[in-house]
Amino acid sequence: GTVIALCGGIGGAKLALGLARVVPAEKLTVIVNTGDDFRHFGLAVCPDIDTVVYTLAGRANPQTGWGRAGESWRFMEAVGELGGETWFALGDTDLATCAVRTARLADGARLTTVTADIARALGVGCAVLPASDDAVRTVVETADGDLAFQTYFVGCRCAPAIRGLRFDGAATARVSPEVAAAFAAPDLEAIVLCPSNPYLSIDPILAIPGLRALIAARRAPLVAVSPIVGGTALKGPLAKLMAELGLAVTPATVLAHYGDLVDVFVLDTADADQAGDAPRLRVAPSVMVTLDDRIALARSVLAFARGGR
Ligand code: FO1
Ligand code: CA
Repeated sequence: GTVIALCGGIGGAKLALGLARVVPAEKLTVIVNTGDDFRHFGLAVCPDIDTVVYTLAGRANPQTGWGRAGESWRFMEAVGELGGETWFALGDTDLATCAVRTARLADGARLTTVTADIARALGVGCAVLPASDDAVRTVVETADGDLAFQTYFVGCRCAPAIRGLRFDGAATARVSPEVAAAFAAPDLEAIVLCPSNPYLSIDPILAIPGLRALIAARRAPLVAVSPIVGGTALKGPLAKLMAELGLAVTPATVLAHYGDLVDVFVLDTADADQAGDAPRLRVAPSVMVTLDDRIALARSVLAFARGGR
């Protein structure tokens, strides 16, 4: 049946790739966070969309997880020579993606359409959908004031302590026809929350009221994979963020955060001792190093959705 996956960038894209290897392309829809998006050099930069598209296309930079493989940096070198802003590294071919997207959006195309065209051009078979065509912008509230997401993440290297998060535009952002159609698929089999950052990558998607309502009214099980393994986060600022928000860095905190939206919660085998016999918990190897790891986790997630253990 049809599978919907929700994800952010690097961590979530790994499971999206695993799912893309076990679910037929026409049956897989990946809904991607747009809260990290911003304007840079006047261009529309969509880091999580591009990370997912490049990953599914087999074109992602394996060292960084973001940007493209085999990238060149002539643009950034020239920007630096001119005394321009070099804190955010836009490679030459990545720049092309942003330029094409910006031009199409300026001509009135929707982000969903532009993303589909870019994904198809790079050879991606499944649907990659922005969470909304309307702008949603993650704002990080810190002791140093409110920071745009990329200023916090790349500019400040996540150093400022987080007091809170908000998603400007989310409350009025609409669900696209393509997202609505995915949830209306008669053979919907599973909704997957990838092991992305719940607060920075999944919450900006769930903050869109119409999208949250579609999930709440789901006719298929929702399976979430814990991004916390062995008491910490595998990647990024999640563990630091949870500590700053006064939260215990455990899978249980993440499950409580998602609450009733989750039917099945997948813990890594390292956390099997935390499983107890709570009916929603399952255990599977969830640390994805190789492609085989991604495929194996995708198979486990789908088996759990079908009611297995
Ligand atoms: N992340 C960085 O840590 N440093 C960068 O210079 C950087 C550039 C960049 C350019 C294009 C793009 O699509 C992503 C980029 N990222 C960079 C990643 C970006 O900050 C994402 O928001 C992270 O993946 C956070 O999820
Ligand atoms: Ca992200």
